[in-house]
Amino acid sequence: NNGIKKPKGYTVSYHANPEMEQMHFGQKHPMKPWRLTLTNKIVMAYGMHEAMDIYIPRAASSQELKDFHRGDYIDFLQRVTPSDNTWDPDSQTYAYNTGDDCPIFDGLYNYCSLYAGASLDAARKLTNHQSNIAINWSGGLHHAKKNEASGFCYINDIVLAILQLLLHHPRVLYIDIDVHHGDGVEQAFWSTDRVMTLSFHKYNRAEFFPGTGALDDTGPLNNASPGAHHSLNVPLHDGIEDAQYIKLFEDVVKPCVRQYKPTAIVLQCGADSLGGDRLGCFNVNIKAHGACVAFVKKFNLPLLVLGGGGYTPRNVAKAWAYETSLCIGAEVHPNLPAHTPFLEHFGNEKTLFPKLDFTRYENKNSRVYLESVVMGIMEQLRYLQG
Ligand code: ZLM
Ligand code: CA
Ligand code: ZN
Repeated sequence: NNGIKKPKGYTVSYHANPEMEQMHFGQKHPMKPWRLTLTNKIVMAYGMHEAMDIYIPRAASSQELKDFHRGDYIDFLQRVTPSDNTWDPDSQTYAYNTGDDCPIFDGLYNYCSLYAGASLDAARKLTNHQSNIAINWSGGLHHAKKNEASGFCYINDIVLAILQLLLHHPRVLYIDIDVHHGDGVEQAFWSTDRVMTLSFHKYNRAEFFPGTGALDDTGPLNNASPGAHHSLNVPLHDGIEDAQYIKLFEDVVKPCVRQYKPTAIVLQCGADSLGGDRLGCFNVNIKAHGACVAFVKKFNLPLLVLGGGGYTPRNVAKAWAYETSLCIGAEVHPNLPAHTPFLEHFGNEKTLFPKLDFTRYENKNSRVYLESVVMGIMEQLRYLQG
């Protein structure tokens, strides 16, 4: 291979069930599970699998899914078929918020239980001390609620994995760099101080999904609630660039770790925050996205690395493969190996670091604005000193 060796002194585990990759949300739906195939092909072409423990996790059981989700919702997902989805005239939607964003497709329940099973497996490898960094690119589906689907997400694998970590860890820090707000995870842990949630996202209440995640949404307003000041949000405008994003990420994450002292970290690496994403609106390159992963790794805490959004599949695959290499601490050649399968799908630039398309979104984030956001976060963290 390319001389990629197991990292010294720590173990990286990679949790991927290839059954996931065949699933289809429908022809024109932006979510393409096939991006996972592209990711795995690049990872393997570089020989990165030699440096990790590879697991093909079993699907989560319905009992495991019900540790967070309501029983009737799981029963519905297990039973429903594309032909019998029922319209609810009261809410003007299909049952449990399924519909255009969250369609009922063939194999839906299998898909859900597989990505959730992979996140649970990854979390358990961390708590067993069999792994120090556990990766599941099929997970990170942060919008799913206890009782309903939302934004392409049906089961909240992140909440399930964090619940698993909480059996062994007093404090878990959740960091979310998907371009969308991590509302489902925030909501699940809104009133506890055992999880701090921190989401970076495009914020526009009226125009950008899901419309939540303002700077001053920081937990229950009642200061007597343990959750007060433990939900942190970094609302951003269109077009944020590499240097700004990296500095912002470091300026916010470092004090969060210093003040909160997590014993484990969960990092959702949604790749729709990359420039040129079909749904996103940032101007972040793959190296800068990866710099966030590298920065979090340096805290040397048990780390669960998850996927999430990402709607320009060739860029998603490059970003997640590069981030896999950062987790194992391997230097990889920027050019994709010539024997990479599906090389024709990776655009004209056969490199991990293509120049992304930044012509669509002008940068609306001023230095002064970003400074005010960091100030706002620091203000919340001051409450934690107790
Ligand atoms: N309509 N087809 C991010 C989740 C974003 C809500 C506006 C549905 C789409 C989008 C679906 C083929 C994560 C909204 C959208 C059309 C109400 C969203 C199906 C195109 C299509 O062509 C499409 C028929 C579809 C959905 C665009 N939906 C773009 N943005 C968001 C959800 C998930 O990345 O954070 C984590 C995985 N939904 O804006 C509408 C308000 C439904
Ligand atoms: Ca986010
Ligand atoms: Zn997203």
